[in-house]
Amino acid sequence: MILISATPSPFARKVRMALIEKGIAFTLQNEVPWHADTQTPRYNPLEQLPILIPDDGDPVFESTFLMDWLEHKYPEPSMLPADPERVLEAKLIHTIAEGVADATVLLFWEMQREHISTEWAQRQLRKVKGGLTDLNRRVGDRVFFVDDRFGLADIAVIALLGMQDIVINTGMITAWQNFAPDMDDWNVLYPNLERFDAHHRDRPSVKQTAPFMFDLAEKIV
Ligand SMILES: N[C@@H](CCC(=O)N[C@@H](CS)C(=O)NCC(=O)O)C(=O)O
Repeated sequence: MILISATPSPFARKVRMALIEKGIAFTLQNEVPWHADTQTPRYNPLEQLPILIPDDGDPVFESTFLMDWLEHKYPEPSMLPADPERVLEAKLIHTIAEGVADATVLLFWEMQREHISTEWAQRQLRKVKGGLTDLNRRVGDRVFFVDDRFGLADIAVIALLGMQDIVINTGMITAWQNFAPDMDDWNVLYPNLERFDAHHRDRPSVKQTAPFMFDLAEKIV
C-alpha cells in the first residue's frame, strides 16, 4: 500500500500516524501537491493529498474519510473510544483541529498574495486562535483528549500543533502579527497544549512523522 503524502502536511500526518499506530506497512511517497508533476490528480479529483493506494483496491483520499476508512478496514488497535458518546467527542475534537488546519492553509496562501486582504486574514486568524483556545481548554491538565489512551483526537491535535510549529519555524508568525498583534507562538499562548504535546513527543508515531516545510518552486496564487 502506498501513501501519497507531503512533508509539512498535517492532513497526511494524521494518516501516517494512524498507519504506524495500527502497525500497517506502507510505502511513503512524498510529493509537493502544488507542483505540476504531482500525481494527486491521477488518484483524487480534488487534487489533494493524502491519498492511500491499497494493493488491491481504489485509491482513498480526504484525511477525515481516510481515518474512518482505516478504522473500518483495520479495526485493531482502535483509535476510537469504546463508548459511542466518547466517539462523538473524539470526532468533534478532530473536526476542530481540522478547521484550524484549514484556516492555517488559507492564511498561508493569503500571505503569498501581493495584496493581502486584511478582513480575510483577520477572519482566519480568529479561527486559529478560537480553535486553539478551545482545544487548550478541552485538554485541561490531561495527557489524552478522550479516555485514558492515545487515539484519533490526540493524533489530530498533534498533527495540528506540528503545523503550527512550521508557522513559527518559517517566520510566518511574524506576517500573522501584522494582522493580529496579540498573536504569539502557540506554545506560549496555550500551556495545556504545550504540556500535552511534550508528553507525546517521543512516541514513535509522533517522532517518525515530525513535519518539515518543502520548497515551493511554482507560482500558485
Ligand atoms: N480536507 C483535505 C485537505 C487536504 C489538503 O489540503 N492537502 C494539501 C496538502 S497539505 C493539498 O494536497 N493541497 C493541494 C490543493 O488543495 O490543491 C484533507 O483533510 O485531506
